[in-house]
Amino acid sequence: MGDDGKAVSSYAAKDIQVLEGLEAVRRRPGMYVGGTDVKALHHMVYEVVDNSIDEALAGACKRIDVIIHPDSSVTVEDDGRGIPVDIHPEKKKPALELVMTVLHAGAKFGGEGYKVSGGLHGVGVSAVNALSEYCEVEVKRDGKRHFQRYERGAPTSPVKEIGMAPKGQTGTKTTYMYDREIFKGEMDYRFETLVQRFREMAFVTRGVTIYLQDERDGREMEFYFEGGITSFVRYLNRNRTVLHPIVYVDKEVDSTGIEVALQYTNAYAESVYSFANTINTVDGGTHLTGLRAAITRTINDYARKSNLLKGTDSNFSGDDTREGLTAIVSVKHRDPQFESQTKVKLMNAEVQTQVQQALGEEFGTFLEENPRAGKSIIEKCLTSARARDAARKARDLVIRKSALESLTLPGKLADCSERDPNKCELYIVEGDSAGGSAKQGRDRHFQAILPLRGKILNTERARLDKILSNNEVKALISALGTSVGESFDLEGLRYGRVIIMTDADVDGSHIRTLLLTFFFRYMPDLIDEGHLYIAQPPLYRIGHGKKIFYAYTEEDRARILKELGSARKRANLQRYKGLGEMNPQQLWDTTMDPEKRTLLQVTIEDAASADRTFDMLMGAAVPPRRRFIQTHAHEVRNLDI
Ligand code: 0RA
Repeated sequence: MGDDGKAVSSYAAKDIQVLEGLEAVRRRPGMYVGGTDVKALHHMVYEVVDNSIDEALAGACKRIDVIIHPDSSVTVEDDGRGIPVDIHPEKKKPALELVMTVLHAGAKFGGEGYKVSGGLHGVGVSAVNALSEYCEVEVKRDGKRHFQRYERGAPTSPVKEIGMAPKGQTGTKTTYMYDREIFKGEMDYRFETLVQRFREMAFVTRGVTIYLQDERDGREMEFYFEGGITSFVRYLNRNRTVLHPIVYVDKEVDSTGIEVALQYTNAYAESVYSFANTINTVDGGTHLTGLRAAITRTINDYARKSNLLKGTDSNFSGDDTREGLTAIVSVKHRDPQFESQTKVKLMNAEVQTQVQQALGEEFGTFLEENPRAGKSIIEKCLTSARARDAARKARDLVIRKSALESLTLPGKLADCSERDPNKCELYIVEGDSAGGSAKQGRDRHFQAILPLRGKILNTERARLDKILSNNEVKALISALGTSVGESFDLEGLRYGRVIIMTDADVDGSHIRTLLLTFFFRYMPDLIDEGHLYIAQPPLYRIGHGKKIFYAYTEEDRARILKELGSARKRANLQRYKGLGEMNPQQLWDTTMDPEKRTLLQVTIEDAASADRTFDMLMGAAVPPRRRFIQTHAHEVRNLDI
């Protein structure tokens, strides 16, 4: 700083500008960290860590330590090059101070290393500084340690040398306490949330170690993945049956870094994640579109060339090629364009072609060189295509019918008189005799009964796509009024509660698994919205004189008998093997009367696990099937899925 008045005043003017910049952040935190809630609080940590990740991406940093202190202050330390501390020729201030106090300043000092990681809004660490009660930065660089402290963004002193750095050591250590004037109300960091984010970051930044320590309760976690996104795919598929080794592509096209790892499993779900400059782009974007296009095209080309599409001249749809797919696409771009501040979607148009090209070539080669993998993948796609086709046919059939006769309800359905779906219940009952009891026992005002006969129920070896063309299932779809598969529409649902009522034996458990699998694959929204239930009929009837007790579990039975004390010897114990053994009144009293019954609400996790069980029951491998039935036969009345 010069000692003439002019230089001093212009220096002061710059300070005012800086303070105004930081004040803007404090006035509108939403624009910079996405709000003032607990989510934004976490974004502050990510913003700081992102700067260290940039160093790792530049090949200059191997380790990042994140510590949550007992008072909820946070330290992030890396072994990167350290934020430069030399004086900026125009601003006449140390680069460190500018990085910490001027919005967007960080990137300008990067030289040839460009900022690749994203940060939430790419505003840089100065926004975090502005929103902190205090912040302290220590830089090890050029053999020395440099330090500066800030309060609500403003330096409390100049950058100072505070000693020597151990030989050869460089890095940056930032400690900050979020400002409770900004982040009001009870809030704190969630270890699991941070873990999730840092795990992802470590996956997509190969070679970096991220260590997280929570001094509030002593928990700690360290992430390092030698294989990068290959490790990510292996991690996602850890509980699934994989069909081939992981395909990995790492290419640079027109200075865009492109990495893809993919692997098919025998699962139903698609697990595909996209990252742009280490940000999880939850809304996808051009890199994801490129990935999908490459996969669909490559598989269709390969299937045709190797005559695996026997006879058909139609191609696999995109959906057909994504069932059971686990994939990560991670791109590093010099100038990523995102759709908006909050929605994370990559918009750079050229990236689509770049990804499509890079993956298309490599995946094509992989299939050529690994015919066994190629065959498994094509078989998986064929299965998906068949199931989709069956769903479409079943749906068309239902639609055609209802177009003819405004609404055709199946003959077997004993409908209720109430018309408000929210008040209506549909009992799906196995077998005619139980169906008869249920029809007589129900409250016909709001309870409808649909008996399903043995046919559907002969599930051995039946494929789910065949099940859709089964008359019993068509009746079920018509009764529900929602259509099925891609054209499923919850608006049409005629019953607020759909209740599966099956026998407490092996067959009953089988049918329940089948129905749950059907709902999971073709009507998941019905489950998600909480409309699906499982009835809980009693296991035992215990008669004692004029009194009758019902036991719903083995524990119930033991308790009731114990309570009867010495009288238990005269008690009459009847085990219900099927619903048909109950008369209509008993069925109402124990299982259907809303005042007394218990219903299990089915969660999507229940249904997903039924789906896995279904695969096991229906799959070709006999030994696992037998083992399942044997081990579960004695506990069938639970949700043994
Ligand atoms: C600007 C330029 C250089 C590094 C950094 C900033 C840097 C920033 C942060 C923030 C947290 N950790 C960081 N580590 C480095 C490059 C300096 C050089 O070329 O030596």
